[in-house]
Amino acid sequence: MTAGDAEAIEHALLDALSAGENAEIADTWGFAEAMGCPHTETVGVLISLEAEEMLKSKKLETTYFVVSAEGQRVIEEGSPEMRVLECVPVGSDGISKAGLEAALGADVVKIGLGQCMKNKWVAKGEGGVLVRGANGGDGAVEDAAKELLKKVEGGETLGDQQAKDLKRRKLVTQVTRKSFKVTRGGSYAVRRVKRQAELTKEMLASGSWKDAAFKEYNFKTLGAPCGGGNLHPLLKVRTEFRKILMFMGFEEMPTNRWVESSFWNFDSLFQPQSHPARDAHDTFFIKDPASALSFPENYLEVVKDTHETGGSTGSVGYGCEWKREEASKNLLRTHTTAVSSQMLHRIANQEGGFTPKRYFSIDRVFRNETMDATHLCEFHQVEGMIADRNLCLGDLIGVIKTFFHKIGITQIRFKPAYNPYTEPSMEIFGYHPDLKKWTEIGNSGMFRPEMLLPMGLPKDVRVIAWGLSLERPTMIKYGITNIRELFGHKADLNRTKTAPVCRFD
Ligand code: FB9
Repeated sequence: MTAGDAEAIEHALLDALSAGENAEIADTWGFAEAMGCPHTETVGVLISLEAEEMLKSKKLETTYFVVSAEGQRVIEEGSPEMRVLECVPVGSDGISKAGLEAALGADVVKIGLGQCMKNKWVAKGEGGVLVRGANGGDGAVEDAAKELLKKVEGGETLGDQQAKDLKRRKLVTQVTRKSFKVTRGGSYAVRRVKRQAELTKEMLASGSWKDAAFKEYNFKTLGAPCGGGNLHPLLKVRTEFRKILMFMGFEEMPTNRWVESSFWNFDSLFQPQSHPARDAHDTFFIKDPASALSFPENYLEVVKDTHETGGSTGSVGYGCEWKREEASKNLLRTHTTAVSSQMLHRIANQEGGFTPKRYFSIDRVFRNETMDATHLCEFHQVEGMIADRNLCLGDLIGVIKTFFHKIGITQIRFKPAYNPYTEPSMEIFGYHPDLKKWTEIGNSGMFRPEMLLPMGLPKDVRVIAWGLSLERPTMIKYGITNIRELFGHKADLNRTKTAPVCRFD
């Protein structure tokens, strides 16, 4: 549609209503036909005039019938029943069905004969031949179907029963046409006032702004999408978790090193060297550099004793030989607890001795797991830990409840569990308001004395800790059911771009 056409249609629409306050265009369909322009273009112009309240439109729905392809053939060749009748000779010798089919083809006979019987144009004669029926007198019959179809073609409206019959015979199809009744709008004028979209310096210089008409400010219009980066949903949730944990007085641990020694990832946590998680089925070991170079030697000796005999922790240890080379194996950390152990060792041996600490970590950990919709070989572990004197299980339950309350989980249950480095240990379950079910939301425990004492922490210092993933809450928050959509090459970037802000309050 050229601008010219649009303008022509615009002027025609406005002119059509210039007659008076109550002038109207009864149906844009007829109007467009009269204008000789496509109805869609008329509607296009109508909508833009309506946007400026120059016109008002009311939806119209008109249903009417058009002749179908089948119907077209009836108009050209006559209805099947008429064609059958014309093949049935007047008189008693009639014609056999086979003869009819030979003449007209099975499908015409199938439809036509049925209709002929119904109209009593044709009847069964002696021996089953087909003869003219009561209403089938020669020349007395009018091809009603054909005539009706011609009416439809001529735009005439049919009686309901007629329409129903023709529709049932698929000779016509029902069409619903959408169009509009148009009346004047609140700011109707015979011609549209060209509204200025902006105030230019030229207009200011010339003063033409004084009598110019300006477009209304459309405060609802969406601004141009500004490009720029988007935080991945995981990082949005991480930001919220960080804020919450820092608000709870926790300090973030330095987790920017994915490769750890088995010593810090397992041995310092008193995880036995025979533990199944320490073989390649569960852990990614580094080929080069395969072994860690240095350890705090005195501490390593104490760890060795503790594993072998319990050392001076009051424990019996694991009663088997502890191998330095096993502890030296480098790996991709399987949990950020590997960093917690180093931080605890550091505060146990810092200047001025032990001071109570609250630490948290949120970073990637790697486990050689079978991948499924909720598990990849890597995920982000969220861990919180408090080291202080005479802490008890109640303190752990308390801090866990505080944390999860802040992320929207208010009903929490604990189930006894086992971790090699915590005793007692508890799995954490929460009733998830969106999922409307109890779900496992994490794990926790009190670090064993066999882990803490070798580090040099005072006897009355207890360390409570808990952990969860970042992926699970993010998937729930953003309604992502398959972790592969959240992370990795299948992740839908647009979803990341349009992911709403993460709020837990
Ligand atoms: O995140 C987990 N579930 C979860 C968490 C939050 C949530 O929704 C929030 C409210 C919005 C929904 C679900 N889990 C832990 C539970 C399960 O998903 C579990 O099947 C998978 N777990 C991971 C490990 O999988 C092998 C989640 C991951 C996990 C498990 C344990 C720890 C950390 C992460 C830990 C620990 C720990 C224990 C003691 C001391 C220190 C750390």
